[in-house]
Amino acid sequence: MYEIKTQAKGLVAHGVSTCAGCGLELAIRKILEILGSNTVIVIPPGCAALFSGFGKETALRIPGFQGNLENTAAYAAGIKAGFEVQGRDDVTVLAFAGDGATVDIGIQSLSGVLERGDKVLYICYDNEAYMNTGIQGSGSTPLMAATSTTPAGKAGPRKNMVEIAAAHKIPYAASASIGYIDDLKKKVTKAKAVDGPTYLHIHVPCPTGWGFDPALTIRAAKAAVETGAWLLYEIEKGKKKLNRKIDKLKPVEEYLQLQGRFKHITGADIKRIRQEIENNISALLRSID
Ligand SMILES: Cc1ncc(C[n+]2csc(CCOP(=O)(O)OP(=O)(O)O)c2C)c(N)n1
Ligand code: SF4
Ligand SMILES: [Mg+2]
Repeated sequence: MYEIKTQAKGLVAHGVSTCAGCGLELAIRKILEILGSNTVIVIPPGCAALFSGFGKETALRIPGFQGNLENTAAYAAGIKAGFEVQGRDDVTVLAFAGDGATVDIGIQSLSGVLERGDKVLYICYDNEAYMNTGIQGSGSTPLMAATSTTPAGKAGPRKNMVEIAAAHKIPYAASASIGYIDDLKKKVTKAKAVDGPTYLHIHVPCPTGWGFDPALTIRAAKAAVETGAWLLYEIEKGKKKLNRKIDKLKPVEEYLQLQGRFKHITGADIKRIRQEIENNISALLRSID
């Protein structure tokens, strides 16, 4: 057993070097509270690597491995296979990767793992850009958001990785948000218990990359859901379920105005964003029986 004896509270040390108000930090603390010490984590380069550490130092009190952007899922599957060969089915192997590492650079390796049915829990923390290397736009950057590679705003919509993962017919896939911690914890608990590959995609506002006051991280996360810019749902054995009603949405401006990355947008851009939200909601509702 990987029983780690520690008097310290939680599996993530205090004083990690994420920015003030980092949504990712809250996510990893809460996820590891649920998964517990019998977990092995694989983290690719990105802001989460601030937790796997540098040199001989780590902020995590669980065993971990830092892989590459291309192959986080494959590393996790290999580690899981190693445990299986030893007759050990008690260890959760968690792949914990950013949006760039997931929806762009590592998507091929993730797809292979999901198709083969490898029993890993893959969690994408989505701060909607390649933050660690200077806020470059990713496949998960939303429409019209300014990044260092999309200074006039991203021209097209984002990918929906929950749907892409679910299309592999895995037993459990869900979206989540750090603005809704109870919902997030329930989903991590469910994913941990599933016998098969599971995928969670967590919206984690990033004050540095999105341009908002670090005190407003939770406000930003909640505003995304309240305006329909981020939708909370899960797909369990093919059955899709909304985790928050989307009948009384607030105007999307309440979300956009919080953030510097949308400060350049025009009235026509807002219309396009609204349309995109409506399209996403109709597609989601159509796919629920
Ligand atoms: C193949 C490859 N391309 C580029 C890099 C450089 N790089 C390191 S971290 C990073 C950003 C990753 O973005 P994301 O996965 O969204 O994580 P975040 O930094 O936002 O937490 C990049 C591009 C790399 N390590 N490997
Ligand atoms: S850049 Fe964003 S995601 Fe990265 S450590 Fe800072 S706040 Fe967190
Ligand atoms: Mg990112």
